[in-house]
Amino acid sequence: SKMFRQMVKNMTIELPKCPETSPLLVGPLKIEFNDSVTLDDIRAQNPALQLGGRWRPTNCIAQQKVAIIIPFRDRESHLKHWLHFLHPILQRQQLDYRVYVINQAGDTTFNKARLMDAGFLEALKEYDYDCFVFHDVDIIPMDDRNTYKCFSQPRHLAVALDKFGFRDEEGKCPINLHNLAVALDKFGFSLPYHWIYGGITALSKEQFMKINGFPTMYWGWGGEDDDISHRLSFKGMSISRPDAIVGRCKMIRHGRDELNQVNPKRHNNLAKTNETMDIDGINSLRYDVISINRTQLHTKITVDIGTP
Ligand code: UDH
Ligand code: NGS
Repeated sequence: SKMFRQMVKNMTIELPKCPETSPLLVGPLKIEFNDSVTLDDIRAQNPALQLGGRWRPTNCIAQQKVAIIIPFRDRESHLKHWLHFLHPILQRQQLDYRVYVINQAGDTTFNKARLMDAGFLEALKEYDYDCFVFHDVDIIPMDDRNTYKCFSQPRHLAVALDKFGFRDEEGKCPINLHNLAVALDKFGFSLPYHWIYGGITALSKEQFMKINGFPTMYWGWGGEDDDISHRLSFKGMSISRPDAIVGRCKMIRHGRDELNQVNPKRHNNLAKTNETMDIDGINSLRYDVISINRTQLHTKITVDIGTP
């Protein structure tokens, strides 16, 4: 029986590595937001999910172990859409993944970068992840060839955002910098804003550690993604992207959150990234875990990240 156990052990070790490109991908996806989908429907449609919103292929060893980190507060309806679309995509991509929803406790101003830092640290306590995907809850990829893994350079996945025909609630047509950059890129212009690095991004553990994680002093909307982008460039990295077809994403239309107003300090902070990055980030963050709630669809970690 010792020999048999050894045989079984060898058999698991000999499971092949999953192919570089998953054979299960379908390409462009139709993304329409249907409010009648329920969490029960999503659970039923993803029966192979394990507690905590975890999945991995059973017939091959995934190329990468990926933690998906969603900064979150009070967006249950967006989260439902996200879970509905993303779980099937991530399974078709044959990833060994888990979904972490990092929920900001209390009612002070939102701080997205702190939540993402906390998510990185909490995820690593559970599993030896290779790759961390930081994901706005209101963005859905429109093509499953946009792989949720890490590359030799930090990846920007939300390349071309479809914000519903580019009209906001008042019927105005906001200039969307993502789309502007992509359009200019297509015509061979040099980009005014080539370093844009928000929405959905993927960093390996090494890439993330190299920049000391994300900044802690951005309270409210704007600038933290530019700070991250500066950090990458100060440490000699560049941004990798899929093309604008594979990188298309749909954004759920919504207004500004009460507790996430535009941050008036963002430009001042941004001017100092080079001086602050080595002392401000994952090595300075203090936070408390209030609760960890594991369901079939996700691991929700509520954290107290302090006040401005
Ligand atoms: N987030 C939350 N809760 C909040 C604020 C932000 O979960 O209260 C998270 C969520 O993952 C979201 C991300 O932070 O996707 C980014 O925040 P955002 O969606 O508010 O930022 P975005 O740039 O929109 O997408 C800003 C408001 C635009 C208002 C335009 C009105 N016409
Ligand atoms: C820049 C913001 C970024 C933001 C980007 C795209 O101006 O945080 O616009 O915004 N930087 C500053 O405010 C310093 S979007 O077009 O998606 O609304 O991500």
